[in-house]
Amino acid sequence: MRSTNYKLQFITHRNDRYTHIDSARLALEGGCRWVQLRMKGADYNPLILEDTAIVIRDMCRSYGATFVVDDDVLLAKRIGADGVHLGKGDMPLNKARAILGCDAIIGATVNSFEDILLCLQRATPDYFGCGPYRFTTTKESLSPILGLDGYREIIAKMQSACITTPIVAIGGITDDDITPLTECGIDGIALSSSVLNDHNPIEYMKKIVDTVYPSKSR
Ligand code: TZP
Ligand code: MG
Repeated sequence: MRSTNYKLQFITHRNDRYTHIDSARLALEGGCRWVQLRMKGADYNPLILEDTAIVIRDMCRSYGATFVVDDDVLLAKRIGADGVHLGKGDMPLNKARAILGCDAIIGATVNSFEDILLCLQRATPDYFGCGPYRFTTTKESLSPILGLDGYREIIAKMQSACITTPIVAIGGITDDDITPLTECGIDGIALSSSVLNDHNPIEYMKKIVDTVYPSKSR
């Protein structure tokens, strides 16, 4: 079923201490209910990717969490993920929608208002992953940093154009950034390294969850 809550997404990552599966488990234990499996570069191996995806899909199901796969529409279809996140060079959104159906969550990466307009010419995603907020080593070939002013400008242009697709900020986001980003008008955040680099990722994620969902409504 298509999620209606785009407030907090955890992006899996691997480091000295944790595997992708560990990272997803820590985020879920910390209360995050939306996980994206993102295996790139040296981590990428189609068989390992699929095995990892199945383990994380099942973990997400047991927590009642949403699970999306980065890039790979056919993998998402094959294993019954809740959706995909697509970059500018990945499968076009309308093709992904035709394969995954209308219940799938499809997110699209954008780095500017111009990217948003280009994307919408073809199809409307369920959310835009928009960044980077600040420098991060998690992603290679980073686009220009947006900062708060970048988001303010993009959101103002979206409002003028009556574009209401949720904006999920990404890139170098820490717990201290949630309030200022929310005040800019973003709809959600996606993050990875600030959680995994903390000495206690579960407690750090709990703090993030409490900030993102201040009421008891979650
Ligand atoms: N795009 C920009 S940053 C990023 C992606 C997919 C990964 C998450 O970044 P961080 O800094 O580890 O939270
Ligand atoms: Mg991609």
